[in-house]
Amino acid sequence: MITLALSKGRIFDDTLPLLAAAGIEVLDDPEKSRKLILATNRPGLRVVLVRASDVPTYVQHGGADLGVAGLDVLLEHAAQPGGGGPLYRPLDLGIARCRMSVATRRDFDYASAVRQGSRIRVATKYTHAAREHFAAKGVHVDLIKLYGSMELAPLTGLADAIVDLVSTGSTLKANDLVEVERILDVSARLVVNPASLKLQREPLRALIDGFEAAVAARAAGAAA
Ligand code: PRT
Ligand code: MG
Repeated sequence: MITLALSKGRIFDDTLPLLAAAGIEVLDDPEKSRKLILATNRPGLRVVLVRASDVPTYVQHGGADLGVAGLDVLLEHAAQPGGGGPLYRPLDLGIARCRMSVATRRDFDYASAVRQGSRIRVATKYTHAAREHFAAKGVHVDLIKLYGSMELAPLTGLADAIVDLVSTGSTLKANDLVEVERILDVSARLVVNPASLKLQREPLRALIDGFEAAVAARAAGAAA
């Protein structure tokens, strides 16, 4: 049995068409059922639903053979204690696209705040990426770890800036914040447990090839 870890919401929704292109159908709808293990039309393949940030953990420790996770999640996971374990990353699926950016209040002078040797207070869920980003600029950063509603931090005076994901920009706009710097382009990646790849080589290879073909077909469709 092969176990594929997905998170509910945009990762699940955007992975479904790729699975469908490979002839794979998930037989339960996670929005309607409370099941955490979903059957597919392939008797040898099941889907498990986990938190987006838990996908790499499941795959690394063999709770799932493969999974789909955002680059943001993978980079933070790799920087955690114990997160450096092997995780084969064969494919950029090109789904759940967004960017990781710095945002501030409209009236905040970001250019002055990031002059070499200065100090800035940054609230984020992405402490590793944020630390690296500001360190590379030679800016001292006081990081404040948050788990959600990052937009609130500059509005309440908790922080000068946030590092968060942006796709349409409407969340920033609704909270009167401006994107002042882009850090990273983000998309979801397929990750595979290396031991699984050895033990179940044939079926896993076939599944990875199926994803690859679906991504290529979509790219060809988009170009046409
Ligand atoms: O919700 P939970 O805490 O379980 O986990 P999660 O929030 O990480 O999961 P989910 O499903 O929200 O996101 C899963 C993955 O989707 C992320 O890891 C990203 O790789 C990717 N992704 C793509 C996004 C976005 N686009 C996105 N826009 N993840 C989050 N957002 C949020 C962003 O944080 C901000 O709050 O959407 C808001 C901004 O969107 P716009 O369109 O208003 O700019
Ligand atoms: Mg979310």
